[in-house]
Amino acid sequence: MGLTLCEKIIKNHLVDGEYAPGNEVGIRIDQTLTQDATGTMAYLELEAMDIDKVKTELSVAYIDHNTLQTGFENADDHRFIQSVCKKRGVRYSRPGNGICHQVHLERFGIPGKTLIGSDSHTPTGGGLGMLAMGAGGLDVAVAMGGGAYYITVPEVIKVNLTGKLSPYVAAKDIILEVLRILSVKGGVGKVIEYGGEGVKTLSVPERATITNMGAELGATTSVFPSDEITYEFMKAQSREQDWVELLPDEDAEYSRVIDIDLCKLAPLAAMPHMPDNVKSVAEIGEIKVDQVLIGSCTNSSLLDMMKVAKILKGKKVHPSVSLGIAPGSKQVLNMLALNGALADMIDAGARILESACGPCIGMGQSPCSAGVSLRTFNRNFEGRSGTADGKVYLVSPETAAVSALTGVLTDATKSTDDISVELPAKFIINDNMIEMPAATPEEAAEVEVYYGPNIKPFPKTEPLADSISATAVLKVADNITTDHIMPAGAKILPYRSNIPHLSQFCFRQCDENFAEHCKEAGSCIIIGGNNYGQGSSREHAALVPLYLGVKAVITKSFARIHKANLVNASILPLNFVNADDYDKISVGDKLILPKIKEELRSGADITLVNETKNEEYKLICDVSERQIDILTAGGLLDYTKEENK
Ligand code: MIC
Ligand code: SF4
Repeated sequence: MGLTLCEKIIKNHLVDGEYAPGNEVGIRIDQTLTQDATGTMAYLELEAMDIDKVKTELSVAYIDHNTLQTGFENADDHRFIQSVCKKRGVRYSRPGNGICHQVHLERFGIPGKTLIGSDSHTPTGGGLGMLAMGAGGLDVAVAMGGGAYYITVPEVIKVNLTGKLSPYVAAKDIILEVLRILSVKGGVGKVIEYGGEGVKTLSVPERATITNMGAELGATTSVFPSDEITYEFMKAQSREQDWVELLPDEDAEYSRVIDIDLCKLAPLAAMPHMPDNVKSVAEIGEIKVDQVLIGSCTNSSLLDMMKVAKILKGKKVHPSVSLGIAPGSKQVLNMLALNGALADMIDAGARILESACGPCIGMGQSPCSAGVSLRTFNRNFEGRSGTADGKVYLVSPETAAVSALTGVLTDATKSTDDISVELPAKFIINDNMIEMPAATPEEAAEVEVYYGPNIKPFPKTEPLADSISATAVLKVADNITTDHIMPAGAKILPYRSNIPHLSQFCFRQCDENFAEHCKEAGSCIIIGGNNYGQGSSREHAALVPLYLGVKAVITKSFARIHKANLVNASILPLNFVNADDYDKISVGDKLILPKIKEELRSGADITLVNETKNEEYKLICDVSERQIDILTAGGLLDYTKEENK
């Protein structure tokens, strides 16, 4: 039997375990990336591991999330990251250089290599044929230290593309269609591989839009083959020497094949408040639009921006719409400035935003009360925009730009203007906003790591106790996101290195007094439904509950990265054997795990006693032997220190 792309890359990097779907394997990581909102914690963890110099082929730290700088906190944290990078061998991408995934695709991604990043949209690199995955900050720190990254060998699904997109139908519509078919939990435990003749009609930036938003499927990652189109892109970035061809074997077998005929696709939109709540723009109808935002790591490439500029050229943004545009990188912005497209956008009435995450993570540009906001982003979770009753629709740049002119959600395929764009044969290459680390050990030794007053210590962990008594402090429904657990936005994001301060905002959307309830209970358990912890990779969604005394989270099922983050933080991720038991537990119930340590070790079902209701339930802890060791040791940091002794 032939090999899939995913299997080829994993097998090439295997350092621990055996390749068989469902098995946990350790793989060697060639490259890492961090961004600033998760990076402060990741570099604090790296510092705690006491590693002189990172051992990866390439590690890059990007500053792109926390660029609003409403107080000293962000700038201090940036200085902290910058100083660690200089000392420990990490390249530092300064604020203004662009969004991590866009810049990494342009300047660093290499087909066939492994990449993990402390951001859930790291799979963007799959557009170049990398195996690129989102991970918790601590996992990234371990990989920088030369440690393996552990994943469950995924099932591989093939999305077979045929035909060619019609004008005004975009790569974004392809991934929205996949989300419609598979849903936000359809990708858990899976890798999505794109193939078929239709692949040849898609450029690297288009492929990257698709792999980027594959994160919303809950998939481990998504990947495209590396072919002559990949070669052309890398050549245009003056990196053709790094190109390798990477194709799946012709007789590779997939667990499922999904066929999509690109000719038949129409413009789609994900309606509030989930990325899989997809309908066609025509079906939704011409709803009035208050705001349009174009950018984010999903849709901010030169290709996207040029199409938008062509649509806006010589026209005027509708008076009731605020149009914001954030080109994804310095390279993109620079090229738009030089070829005149930026002037076309400004002329039409667009507000040009910094090349950063910005409104995608609630850092400014919140819509008006109950406002309708069309965004080319990847997430429309309730409240993420910063306006609690804002209604965010996720659309392609084409749909966004055309709707910004008409003032209503518009099916752009009615337009007849030619907006076809050719990618340049050469991009402008200027890496002067990427700082290189110290060149020699002597130079590195002289660098002092800067700690601003916003940096507070990592929450304390303890080795696993024989038994646990706790109160059920919160019960939540299916598809709870890490934005529910640990919200972001302009008021909160500056405190990503200050867990005590962050704790007051934990689960605010579900229980305004969650932090107080935890403090009263002392020892806490959270009860959740299916796909608990989907969305962002932020390990703060585990570290803050840890700080608040959460010992275990019991759910029907977990999202991949969050489950790993819980284990790394020494919080037990437990599942009901009988899903109906979820209904039997109420907030306030006194719960006991009387033999947790022994049962975890022996692999037996885990007993949960509900003292309040006088009932007993069975749970499982579906983790690997290695993860049992991590949980027993009191988390990955302690475990790694022990291993390195
Ligand atoms: C996001 O899109 O939610 C983020 C902000 O990029 C997160 C990371 C974070 O919370 O810092 C992600 O996707 O992992
Ligand atoms: Fe930044 Fe938004 Fe992309 Fe997250 S999804 S990395 S916040 S642009």
